[in-house]
Amino acid sequence: MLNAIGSKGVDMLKDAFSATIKYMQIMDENGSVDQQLMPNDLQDQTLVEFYKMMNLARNLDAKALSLQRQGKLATYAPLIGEEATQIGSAMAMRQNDFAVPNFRQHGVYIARGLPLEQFFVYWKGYEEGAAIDKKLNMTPVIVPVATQMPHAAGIAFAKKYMKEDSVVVTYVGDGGTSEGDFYEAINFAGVFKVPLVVIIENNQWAISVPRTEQTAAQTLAQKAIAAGIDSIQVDGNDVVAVYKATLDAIESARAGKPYVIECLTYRMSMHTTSDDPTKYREDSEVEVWKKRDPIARLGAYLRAKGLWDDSKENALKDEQLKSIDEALAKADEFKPDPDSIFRNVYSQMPKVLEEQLEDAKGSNYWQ
Ligand SMILES: Cc1ncc(C[n+]2csc(CCOP(=O)(O)OP(=O)(O)O)c2C)c(N)n1
Ligand SMILES: [Mg+2]
Repeated sequence: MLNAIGSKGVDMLKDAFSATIKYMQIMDENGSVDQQLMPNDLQDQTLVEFYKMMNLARNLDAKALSLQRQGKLATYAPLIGEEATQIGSAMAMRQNDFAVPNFRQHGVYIARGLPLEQFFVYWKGYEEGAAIDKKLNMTPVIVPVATQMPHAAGIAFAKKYMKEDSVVVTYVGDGGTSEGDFYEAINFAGVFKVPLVVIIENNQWAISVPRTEQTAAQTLAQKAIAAGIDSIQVDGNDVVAVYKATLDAIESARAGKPYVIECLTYRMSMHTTSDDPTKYREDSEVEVWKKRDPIARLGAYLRAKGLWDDSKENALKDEQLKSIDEALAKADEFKPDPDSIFRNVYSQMPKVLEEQLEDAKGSNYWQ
């Protein structure tokens, strides 16, 4: 269509630029793998670890949803269906790499070692849940869509400036890629060649806005092209593809070439606990995606290889539910410090906040 602008003789014009976006799937819906793409050094045991962590994310998610329904947690954003995108990418990171998630990436937090107890403390609404141990190298949950991305690019700039051997991996939704923050961050990353990897967790919906109405772009990965950044689209329900793509992207970013990965996945549940998706999407669509479940396909692969069976499955479930319940019991005992509302915002508390803290302490509110 655009060629029509040049009308006569347009075929004779030189290409100013052209690009393609590659798509990668290694393990299909039935758990069969493409041997040519399968990373040789990927150990069976590593795949079992992925399987366990994906299950932990799903079990934790189910517990959180049920607690919210009982009025024991604040608003919660379920992750079910997106386990491969979150776990595959997080497991490709080193401990000294730095994660900057948005608000749905609970799998990333637990895969990087956030104590389950702290997960519950955060979603109960306590500030202390957001004070993440510095050794874990990640920012707390960030609710404003895509605002974490310029921060991530800035952290990556700092890593480069300080000559730290650390790559920043940030997460954004399909909807988030329409935000100015997304473009500003990737533009900055491209210009300053910072060690940044962007994982677009394309779960096909931004609350009630479907991917098709979010943007006219055919892929979200191609948005990186304008910033001069390499990108790929992967099957986000294939943990092996996500892992491989992230490993490669991290290596590229470490060498000064930032990278964008679009993971095609699906939000199987509601946007958050204050949403009802039956009002705006067809069950038939959900049914299609159920067949692409990330955990089922890895389970099928492991069973076919003799690495997994029913007794292991049952033992894993018992063990994970027990550790989730233990973490919850500790979180239930947690006594929040009201001062925490004022702390952790500035490195040195400004006078105006100090005064407010003193006022608050003298009020009934504190009792
Ligand atoms: C800047 C900003 N605008 C609007 C909102 C309200 N909001 C929360 S999540 C969301 C949709 C995000 O969709 P997407 O980026 O695809 O992430 P997903 O929720 O699917 O994980 C919106 C509009 C917000 N939190 N922040
Ligand atoms: Mg989305």
